[in-house]
Amino acid sequence: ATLPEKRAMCLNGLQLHEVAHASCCKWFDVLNDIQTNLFHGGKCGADAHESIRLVFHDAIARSSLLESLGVFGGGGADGSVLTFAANETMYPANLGTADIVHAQIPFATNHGVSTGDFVAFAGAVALANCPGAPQPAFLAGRPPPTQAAPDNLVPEPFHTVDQMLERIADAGNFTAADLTAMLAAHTVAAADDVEDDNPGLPFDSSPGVFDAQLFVEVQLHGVQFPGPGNRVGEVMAPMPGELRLQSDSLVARDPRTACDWQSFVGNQAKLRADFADVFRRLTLLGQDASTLVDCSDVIPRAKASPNTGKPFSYFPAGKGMADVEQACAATPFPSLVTLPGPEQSVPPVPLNS
Ligand code: HEB
Ligand code: CA
Repeated sequence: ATLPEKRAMCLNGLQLHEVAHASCCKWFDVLNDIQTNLFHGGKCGADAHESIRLVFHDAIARSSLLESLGVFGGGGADGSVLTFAANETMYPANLGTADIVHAQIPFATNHGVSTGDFVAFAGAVALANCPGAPQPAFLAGRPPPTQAAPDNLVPEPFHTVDQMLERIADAGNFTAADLTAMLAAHTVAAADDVEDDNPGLPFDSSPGVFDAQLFVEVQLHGVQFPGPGNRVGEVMAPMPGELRLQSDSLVARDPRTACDWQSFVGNQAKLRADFADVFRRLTLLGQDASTLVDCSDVIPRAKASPNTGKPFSYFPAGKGMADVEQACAATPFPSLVTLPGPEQSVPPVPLNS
């Protein structure tokens, strides 16, 4: 295959960029605006995390089953979470999305881009801000959404693996391996509303880094709740300050998904490749990709993994192989080093970061 020829020069402010398609140039203005005014100077903090989550909540809310019954099944990655915020932010599974929805709307409006494109763009930029993330794709040209997605299409943390698998298959023919890969997003994530009196609780010990620690830490024996605990959708976590979703815990232990889950431990190349693929497919749900323009070259180079001297995957201090609840029958859990020192508490992700 031949690479598309670079055909356009964009001049945005004082910066000159070369891209494949001239129609992509306007996205550099959006990029500069959101890096400064939404993502706090290109950070992988709470607003980046929530923007990645919003891609999922926008996209997954479509159903082939409803369509086959002659009912509107949702438009997928169409921006309905923004355009029909009054409806969709009220859906129980969208709890905690209202802040980022209302933060994003003015940017889409001010730059005159469709809400579907904006949700996908913000998600891709947010991902690229997270050190260690794969290079995200971004395709532009989604038409405006026509109506709010129906309720009850976004998975909940108290769902069974059967429910999750059925839902993602109905939304876009996603498989068990896809479910596991999608959940890599929870490595740059925290819960504000599960323990609603205790916000910012990370799902792994490195919520500012796109790594495989989620896949290590969710596999460890759970011993405590980060706060009052035992809320709907929550199970015990291995270390202080961390929150474990019941849904993540089940996917890590189900025979259909456990080996995929374990496959990301110590394997950054697979983590990046599988997540980039599934994230791209999420941003295209319900869209005809052949009508979209590839503006991936507007997305900044994804930040490199931090040079901490730690191996890619490790046991947190105080943990080791004895704490692993091995669930993959085919392959032993990879042997990892344990970080030195006493057990650490995982600090919360600050709001407005
Ligand atoms: Fe997710 C978060 C669930 C998938 C991304 N999550 C979250 C939470 C929950 C969930 C519950 C918490 C919220 C609050 O705030 O509280 N998920 C879930 C489920 C599922 C999921 C059940 C299915 C299975 N996610 C997912 C995906 C994605 C995501 C696929 C992408 C791609 N999430 C996310 C993020 C976060 C979350 C990023 C974080 C946010 C913040 O931090 O804020
Ligand atoms: Ca992480």
